[in-house]
Amino acid sequence: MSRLDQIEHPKDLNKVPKEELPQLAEEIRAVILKTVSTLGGHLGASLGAVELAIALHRCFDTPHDRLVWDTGHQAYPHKLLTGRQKIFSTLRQYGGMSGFLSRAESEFDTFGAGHAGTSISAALGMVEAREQKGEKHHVVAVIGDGSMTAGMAYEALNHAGALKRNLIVVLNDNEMSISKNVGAFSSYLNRILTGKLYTRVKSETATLLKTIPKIGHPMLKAARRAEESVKGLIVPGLFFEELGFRYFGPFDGHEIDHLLTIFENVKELKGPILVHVVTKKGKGYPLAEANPAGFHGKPSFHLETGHAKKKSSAPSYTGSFAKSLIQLATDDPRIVAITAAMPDGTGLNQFANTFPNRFYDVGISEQHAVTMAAGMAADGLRPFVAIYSTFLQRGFDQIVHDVAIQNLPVVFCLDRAGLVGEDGPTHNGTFDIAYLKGIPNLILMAPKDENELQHMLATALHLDQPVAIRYPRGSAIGVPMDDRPKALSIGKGEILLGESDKTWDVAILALGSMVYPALEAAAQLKKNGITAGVANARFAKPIDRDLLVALGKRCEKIVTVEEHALNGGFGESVLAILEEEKQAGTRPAFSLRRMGIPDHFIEHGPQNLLREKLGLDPEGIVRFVSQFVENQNDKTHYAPEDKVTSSRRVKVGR
Ligand SMILES: Cc1ncc(C[n+]2csc(CCOP(=O)(O)OP(=O)(O)O)c2C)c(N)n1
Repeated sequence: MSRLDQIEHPKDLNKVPKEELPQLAEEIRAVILKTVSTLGGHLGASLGAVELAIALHRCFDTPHDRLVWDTGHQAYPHKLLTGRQKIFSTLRQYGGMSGFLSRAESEFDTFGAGHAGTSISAALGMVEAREQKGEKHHVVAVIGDGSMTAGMAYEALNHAGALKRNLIVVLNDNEMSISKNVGAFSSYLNRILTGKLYTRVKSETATLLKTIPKIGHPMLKAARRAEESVKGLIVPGLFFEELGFRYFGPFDGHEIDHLLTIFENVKELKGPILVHVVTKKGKGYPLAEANPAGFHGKPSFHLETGHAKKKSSAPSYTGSFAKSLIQLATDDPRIVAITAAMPDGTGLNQFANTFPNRFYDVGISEQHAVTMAAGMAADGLRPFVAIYSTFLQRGFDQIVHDVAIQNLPVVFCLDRAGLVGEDGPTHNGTFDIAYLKGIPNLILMAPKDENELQHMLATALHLDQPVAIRYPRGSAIGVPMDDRPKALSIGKGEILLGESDKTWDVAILALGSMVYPALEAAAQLKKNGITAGVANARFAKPIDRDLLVALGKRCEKIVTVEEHALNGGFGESVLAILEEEKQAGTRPAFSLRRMGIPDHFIEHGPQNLLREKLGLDPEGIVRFVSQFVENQNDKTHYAPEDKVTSSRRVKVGR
């Protein structure tokens, strides 16, 4: 039985002799490597946080003491130490364990996460809950240096410093976000690490640790003096000190022994404490240590070589976007590109290679990215802001207040719109139409394929107003590309299939990623004796009213299909228009059914499986449309039997 097998609950860590903890760390790394190389997942951050997770769970009485991890992609060691070894092999699988933190999954996941920068705020909330209820326990937030570029982390530090309650923040500094970390704060941390000080501290860590005072020490005064001397030594932590935190560090985050001493000591201290630990992303797996960005999140790969197991032949939407933007930018020097810490994920790393001076990585600060783009647009540039649909949720007010009210030509390129698959509900991009369609001045498009994506980018460039383009995660269609991108007519869709002089049984009006599945469905329906016209909506705002009239002339039934929440989605807008026209007596009498994502969060699992479960694949469309045509379907929208959710709590064995 391995050491890890004996850990059913973090309390079992106390049974492992201190000197054997490094071996336990190696066992944890081996399990993570085996699982992630088989199933895919977030590798580098978790490998870097193994010793930290061991030390925290050994020093603190979790879950009574609250341990709040930021983002959650580094939480695999935490999961393995908190009773989830047996389900670890189901990582990110449908019905299996989440790849992030989930309160529904375990009481040790004190706060759900997936988006960065939330841990200090959440922990501070727990601190106040503790005070309000008169309870006694520690609250510890762990945050990465990348996540410290998120504005809300500073909002939280600012507030925590003023409240002066007992709170421990552990800054896990590996000098990396997904890519190399950016910004002045990152340089500041870097100066702490590269200065003579860290070298000195490293060699003197043992001595230094002894000087961290313990409250309750008989010679409190002497301890205070010792603390001052520690502070004096650690002048670089002054930034945190000024915010009201007592700063300790930087410490080697892979030395479990030292970490244990540090945490045992600081947990006795009063007030807000910041412990700065230094870790290596990808620790223990040389390929990931050498290429931390490449091994941040990975699909399944060969352990020996690090190469992906499956290779896709079709280009990705991300890659096509980058290529097309570079093509446009070659001809138009006003174009600049902005990412919020996702140069690789958005494809903008390619843009950066071509136009290093026209590329901006602003860190995990989506709000700032939007307003900065607004400023650039106000002074004549054409900013293309590439942010995943889910992360742009952060920038809603900035889109309204800073971009749309001033009608500024900022182009939002929303990658990962729709279901993202294994990353689950925190990452699904299924709300962007809902949060964007109510904003005046803004145009919202979704391409059916990569060729249309390049035309939409060109269209956006020709417009003098805000535009958002949503496109899905994964492979594009693989269609031939037109030589030059061309501007499309605003608010005009197209009929792709259906003889114009005949009537149809039904029309399928599809948006973006659902157009090709709708075409496949129509081909199958034809074999089944049902004639279906198919239209590509192209625009989620404005809705093409003429297209609706054209469809209405050929059939009495319309089905809308979108990879977005039904509530607030494209189909809902179409429904509203039809209802208005019905009341005005101006439309032919046809009825509408909607397909999309029902009103619950969709859990993790393979993207195609989720689409299948939600009926958002050709077969699902065939089933739904057939029932509608045969008058067997009186539901207004598709509602799957299965809730497509896997949230269930893991019981820890004690
Ligand atoms: C709001 C938001 N924007 C972007 C991301 C994508 N993202 C996930 S992890 C990460 C880097 C986090 O860096 P850090 O906190 O230093 O953790 P590390 O991976 O280095 O341990 C980013 C940008 C996110 N999760 N949330």
